[in-house]
Amino acid sequence: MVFEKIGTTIKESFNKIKNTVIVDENLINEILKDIQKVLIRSDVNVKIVLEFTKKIKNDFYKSDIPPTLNKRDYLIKIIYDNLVVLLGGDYKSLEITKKPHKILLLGLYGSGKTTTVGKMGKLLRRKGYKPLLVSLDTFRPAAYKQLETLAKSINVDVFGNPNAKDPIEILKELDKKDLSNYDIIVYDTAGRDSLNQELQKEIEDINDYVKPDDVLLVISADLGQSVMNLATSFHETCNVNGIIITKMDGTSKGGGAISACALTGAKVKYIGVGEKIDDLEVFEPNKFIEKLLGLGDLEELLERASEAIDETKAKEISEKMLKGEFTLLDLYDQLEAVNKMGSFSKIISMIPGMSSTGISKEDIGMIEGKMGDWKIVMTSCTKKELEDPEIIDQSRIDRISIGSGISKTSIRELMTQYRKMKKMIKYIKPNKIDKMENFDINNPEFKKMLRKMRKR
Ligand SMILES: Nc1nc2c(ncn2[C@@H]2O[C@H](COP(=O)(O)OP(=O)(O)OP(=O)(O)O)[C@@H](O)[C@H]2O)c(=O)[nH]1
Ligand SMILES: [Mg+2]
Repeated sequence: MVFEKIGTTIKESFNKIKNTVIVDENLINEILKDIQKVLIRSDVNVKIVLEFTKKIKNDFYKSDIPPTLNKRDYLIKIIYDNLVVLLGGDYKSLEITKKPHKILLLGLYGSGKTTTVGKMGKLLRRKGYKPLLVSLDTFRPAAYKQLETLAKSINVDVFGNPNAKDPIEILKELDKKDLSNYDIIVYDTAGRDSLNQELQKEIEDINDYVKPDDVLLVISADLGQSVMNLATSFHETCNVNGIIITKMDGTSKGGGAISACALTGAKVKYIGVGEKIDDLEVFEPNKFIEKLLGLGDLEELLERASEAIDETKAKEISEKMLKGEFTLLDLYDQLEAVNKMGSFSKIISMIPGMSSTGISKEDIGMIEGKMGDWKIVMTSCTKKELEDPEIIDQSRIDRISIGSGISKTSIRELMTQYRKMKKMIKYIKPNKIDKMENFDINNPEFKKMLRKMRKR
């Protein structure tokens, strides 16, 4: 597989990092040099490679190491994050919002369009959709037959006319059919040697007629970084919103192709990894890299890193609490975060002076114990109720109880806890924090404050 070499080098680098005692400039330079070499060999543009390694260094030195990671883990995490960005960053799947959803595939001659339309038919059907494959290739004589054979092999419907002279003629015939039964229509189009005027006109006409929801450009990975020019010129002809890179199995230039696409801002949605009908993969940069490098250690490390992110979120919420902006929505957010890791006491402990005051351990224990119920309650509240819980009166409690199936007593408990916290928060205004931070439980002023609070 094309990425094998990149995978091996990066795995070796990660091992080097893990086995080192001190993470210093020398180690980082040595590792980055290895990674640069393998990326350039994979046809990633030299300038991109240099920027990539510069960014890793920058990230490593300029940001704080999260408390859940050590220096070695942190370096690995930063290399991983930047690799994900190099290959396109966040993944966004195709959004199938209407029926039938129309997907148009474009590309040069021999790029793998027809094969990919067949592969997509299988993939979509496996996901539970009912697809129709349409051949609009009137340029190459056997094009319809090729798609028909593929469609039959996977038991998916196909439409086309081998005798038609131009694609619009086929589309007009297709209009006469009842298509309401299909979830997705995938259109195969003809290619040319280059994006010449003839192909441009054909694509524009088809695009105007079909008004596709997605236009995917099919490009062969062996073009390496030069896919960038092609992607840009196709994009100018019609709004390409995703890319499929085929033949990732047969070239060493896949890295170049994918990173060049990432630069154009177009997302690679699928990759073709072989000639067979099952050889199409949804392309998610993070999962792709995790698979390439082998999960296991990496997974555990990423988990720890996300714990650190949760910690940041916890801090955010605690800051909001201090500003007195704590709503049921924040409590909900908190319950969500707690579901993933950590505990409510953690948030409390982040508020200076709060840990040992007002809300008792029992209260916290109770909140934690009831979280499941309360989450359900909150999903039955309206947005307005979440933002301004004081409007939740008896009749609203009745409604929420019916909607959520949670007892009215539990809902009242939630309100009581919420009010308790809100009061606490009102009391602990930022200007009081400095004073409170150094208090110990026996401090008379502290005791006075507690008494005052209990009276409320
Ligand atoms: N190894 C490999 N071969 C592929 C892949 N995708 C397509 N091919 C092969 O590439 C060749 C061209 O594929 P087609 O699907 O006919 O390409 P096309 O873009 O429809 O070509 P035209 O219709 O002539 O423009 C075929 O031999 C396919 O088997 C892939 O992911 N890996
Ligand atoms: Mg074809």
